[in-house]
Amino acid sequence: MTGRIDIVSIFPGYLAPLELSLVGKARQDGLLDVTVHDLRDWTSDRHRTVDDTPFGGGAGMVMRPDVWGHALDEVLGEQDTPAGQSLLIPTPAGERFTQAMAEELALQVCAGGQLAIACGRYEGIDARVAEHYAEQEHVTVREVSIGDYVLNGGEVAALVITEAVARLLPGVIGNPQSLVEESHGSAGLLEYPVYTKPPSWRGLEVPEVLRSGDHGRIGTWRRSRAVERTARRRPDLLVRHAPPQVRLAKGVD
Ligand code: 6GU
Repeated sequence: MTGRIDIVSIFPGYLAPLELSLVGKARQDGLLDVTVHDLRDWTSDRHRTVDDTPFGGGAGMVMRPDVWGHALDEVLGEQDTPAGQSLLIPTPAGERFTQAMAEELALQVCAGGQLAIACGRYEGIDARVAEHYAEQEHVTVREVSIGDYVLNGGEVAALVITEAVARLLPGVIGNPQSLVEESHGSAGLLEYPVYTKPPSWRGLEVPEVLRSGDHGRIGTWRRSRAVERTARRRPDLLVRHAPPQVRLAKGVD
């Protein structure tokens, strides 16, 4: 059984890349059901208004809870699934979106559940929307950020989340082994550097060990490059996978 992903946005055209490449192919093959909705379809005034000025003052506009309520009641209401529903609200003020979260969501979608993504613009969505849907029995609400920088809206995050989840669904990736060794997987290390033909290019050589055919040495070399790369670029990941004594000393937990 396969569940669905629904994305609500005032710029549905922003989600057009979901028709391309791996996700596009998965949709065509019926492995994944993604629907993009225009939030303005749930407005009722002539100007199709979705926002208003913030209570308490301040710059920018806030998205109205009534419009979002109509949209999400309909999008979440279509589904009655024992696998449950997740409502993701992308925001730079959210908890960090991780591979672990992508895996959790993929399992839910795979089991017939629903993932809905509510893309805010402007200064964000009235906080009562997250609060209201969190009170619904079958809905888990998560406000998520894709990294420490500020985007103009949730659409790019929705693309990121959808791709991260979709590629974990059975049949979407041709060779499941490629899911096993990659960065941020279970080993907790960044991926080792990779090479292909030609063996010599612009005076740069492919490391000899990779051409040796000695799979023991190749494995050792790759692990050590992965650790070295991780230590340089993401020392925080090494600490996270360190033994309990180190974690305790560094106050990771
Ligand atoms: Cl999810 N939204 C916006 N607007 N900015 C972000 C983000 C999300 N994650 C990082 N920056």
